[in-house]
Amino acid sequence: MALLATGLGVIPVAALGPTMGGLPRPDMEPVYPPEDAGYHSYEEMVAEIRQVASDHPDIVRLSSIGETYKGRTIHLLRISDEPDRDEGEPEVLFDALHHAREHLTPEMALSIIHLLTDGYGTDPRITAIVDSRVIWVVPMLNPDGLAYDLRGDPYRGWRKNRQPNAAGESIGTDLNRNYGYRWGGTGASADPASQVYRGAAPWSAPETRAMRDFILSRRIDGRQRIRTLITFHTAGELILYPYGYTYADRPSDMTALDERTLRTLAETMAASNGYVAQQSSDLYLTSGGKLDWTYGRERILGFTFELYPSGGSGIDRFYPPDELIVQETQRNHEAVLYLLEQSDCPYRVIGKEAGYCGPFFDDLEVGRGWLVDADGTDTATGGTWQRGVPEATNLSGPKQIGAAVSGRAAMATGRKTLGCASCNDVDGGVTTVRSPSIDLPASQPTWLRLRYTLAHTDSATPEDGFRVVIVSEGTRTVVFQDLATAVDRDGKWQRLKLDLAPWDGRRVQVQLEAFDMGAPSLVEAAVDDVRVTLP
Ligand code: NO5
Ligand code: ZN
Ligand code: CA
Repeated sequence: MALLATGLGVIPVAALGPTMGGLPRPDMEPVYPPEDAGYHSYEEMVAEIRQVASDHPDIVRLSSIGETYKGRTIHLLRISDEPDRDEGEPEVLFDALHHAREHLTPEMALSIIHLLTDGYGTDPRITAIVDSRVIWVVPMLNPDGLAYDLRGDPYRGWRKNRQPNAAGESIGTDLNRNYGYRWGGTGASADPASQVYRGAAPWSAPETRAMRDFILSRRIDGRQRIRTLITFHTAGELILYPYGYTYADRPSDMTALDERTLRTLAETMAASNGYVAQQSSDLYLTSGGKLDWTYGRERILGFTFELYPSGGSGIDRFYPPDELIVQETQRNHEAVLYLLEQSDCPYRVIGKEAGYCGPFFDDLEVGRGWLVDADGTDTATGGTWQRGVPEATNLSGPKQIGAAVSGRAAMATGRKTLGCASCNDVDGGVTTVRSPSIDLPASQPTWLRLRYTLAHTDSATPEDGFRVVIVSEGTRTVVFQDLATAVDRDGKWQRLKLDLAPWDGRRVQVQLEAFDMGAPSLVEAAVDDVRVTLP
């Protein structure tokens, strides 16, 4: 890059505005001082990713997730073998620079970009990864903060964004306290002067909104395509996994399966780079952090990497000399490749591939595109299917069970009690809920597995009950039916395993039906952990 010597230090010519006649204007993009020229300013980063995109048009697309408070573009790279086509591949997100002073983190993002693009077509491992994944990279979420940091002498130790708060108050929101999951709890500050200011409201920062909207845009057919992510920070040489908001290892908003998988992935990555793996809150409590929202709402298995150095205190730990960039970014390459490789089936790392990585798995903890009354023909007047945390009811024994099989949520008929055991059960007909589409392989037989409960009082009749239906190419086939009899039956989770062989190679949807026909009686049903598995 051409350099221009001025009274303000050496400035890359590319950084100068077009109308400035060679003189720097006060609002131009600042650059690193010569001794740290190995680091990338915002404009240098942009130039670099443009170069990568033009060098690798077969696998790289450049776009943006939006703009910062000051109007800078927040750039986004997509790396994949078919960069313009949606092949339904597992997706992985890497982002950097939530915090302005964490200078090593955009270098980490650029290092990943080079690793994947330079290795494509030459390194078989990297080629296989790029061919089978969609990799997203946001190299600088907070370039406004970086620009401000670089205007110090030499730096300012700035952390937040540069969005003004109420008149007379300090500037900036901590972007890693502004995400909308349990925002406002312990581990963030309501004081605009604080380094960990949470913002006036969840998503009050344009940068977090842009990140949120991008991630939500990857929900396709109700299902989140992004399976795993790493958000890069400094420092501490740590790999952190959710949650940050609580010390509990497995609160009710995390399943046992995910807890084991997160911990195992973190420990395996840590073994490769010499970092320490721990739950995020073991460092300190945070609320409104990125990992909590991406796991809590979207079930993305995410990690915060706190890069070099491991120790030290004071502001210098954010500013390692540029001689260390290569060593401290390459150090994480194995962890990054490993996470990319496991992202088609993260449960493989705890030996659960067969049970949980088939054509479909829904623990029903978050919305994944099920549709109530898909055909508009349901007749039930109450107690229709709802996904969520079921409330326990009791009428001569438990009827709606208050506990899910996995986590805390399930699909239940009228999940709230509305005040009494018979206030929100199925009434007046049938209620249906239909899954998103599931593509069954032609080559292997598959099984539909789920847990269900059906409860009723002794006034029930065989006109009441629970059914599982396969919907395919407009045809509806009942594959399981549990009809009531005139006895009192308490709620109890039961296992179901159904042969899907007749639909090999077809696209199907699973429909759950609960019904109370004829004389009204108390009928409650619920379903959890719907899976389609391979042998
Ligand atoms: C992070 C993690 C605890 C997520 C944060 O030092 S850092 O600010 N990079 N640590 O507090 O957001
Ligand atoms: Zn940070
Ligand atoms: Ca569940």
